[in-house]
Amino acid sequence: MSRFRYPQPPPSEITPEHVYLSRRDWLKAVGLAVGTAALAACAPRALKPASTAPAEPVPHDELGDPATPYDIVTSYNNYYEFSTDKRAVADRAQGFPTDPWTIEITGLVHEPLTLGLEDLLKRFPQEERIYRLRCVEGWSAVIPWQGVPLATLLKAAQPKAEARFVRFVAVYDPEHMPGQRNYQTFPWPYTEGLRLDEAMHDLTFMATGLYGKPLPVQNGAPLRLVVPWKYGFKSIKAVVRIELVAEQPATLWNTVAPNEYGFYANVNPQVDHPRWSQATERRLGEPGRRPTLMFNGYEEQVAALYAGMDLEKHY
Ligand SMILES: Nc1nc2c(c(=O)[nH]1)N[C@H]1C(S)=C(S)[C@@H](COP(=O)(O)O)O[C@H]1N2
Ligand SMILES: [Mo]
Repeated sequence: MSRFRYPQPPPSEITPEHVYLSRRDWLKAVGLAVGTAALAACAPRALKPASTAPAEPVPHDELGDPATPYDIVTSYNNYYEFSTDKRAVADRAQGFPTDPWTIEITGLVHEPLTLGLEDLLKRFPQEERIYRLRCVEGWSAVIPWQGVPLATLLKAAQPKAEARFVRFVAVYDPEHMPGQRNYQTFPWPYTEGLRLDEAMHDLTFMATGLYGKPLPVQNGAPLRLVVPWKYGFKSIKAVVRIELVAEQPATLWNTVAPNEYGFYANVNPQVDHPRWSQATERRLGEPGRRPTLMFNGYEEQVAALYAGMDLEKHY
């Protein structure tokens, strides 16, 4: 049992019937996305400045599903440092200082790195990835990110042979983050972790932007992890430290509710959350529910990482 009394998602977030945008609103929002972003559904390519780019079709993921409209992706957010109310996060996050920002890559590495965000953007070329994001609460989105593969950053720091896990630490700034002033709820700062081979996987990404624009604060500015085959809580926002370690690190959600949120947190429709089914999900901006896919649809790419593992035990 943990000593943290954390707020739980309200039943309205889990309920299948809850659809908050009508089809018409959705089409309107998609129209807006076409005008403001120029992204194709294909693999990484150079970004064009929005002003000179011709209007392109709405980006789709590789399964053919359209990207969730920008307005939804940036107004329905989990970010407990600001609020536990998903629709209040964006407002509360306005004005959060993200410049200057320093990110450290440290621990069991030969070349510890301390990079300003500007240095990072200059030194590492930005790629585009269109990924599904599946929250453990049963909602999902398709998001066109820009950023850098985590492996690129880790290789620059040269992990030592003893490094077996990666620990991520988010910013601690109670002055600007109201949620961090309540010490009874969460062991701030937000922390996460991956096995080193998961961290080095090509899908694992550090995002610096979405829809061709710099990352909004509510989505984790200026730099956040994106691990598309795991539940959204693994994709830690506002990262300031990446630490290579020998032992499996403690993580925020696994610390507050170990029976509900495991270290692995791979999306798995066959392993239910103790309080709700994980078999289906609600795609933001779309009516109804759809089946949840094994490893969030990335099974072909990542299943080998877990060969021989009991996925019910290592949830
Ligand atoms: N620092 C921090 N990172 C976080 C969270 C958070 O509360 N704090 N919430 C997580 C959860 S539960 C989800 S579903 C995703 C949501 O990302 P999005 O708001 O960009 O869609 O962020 C994750 N990263
Ligand atoms: Mo989540």
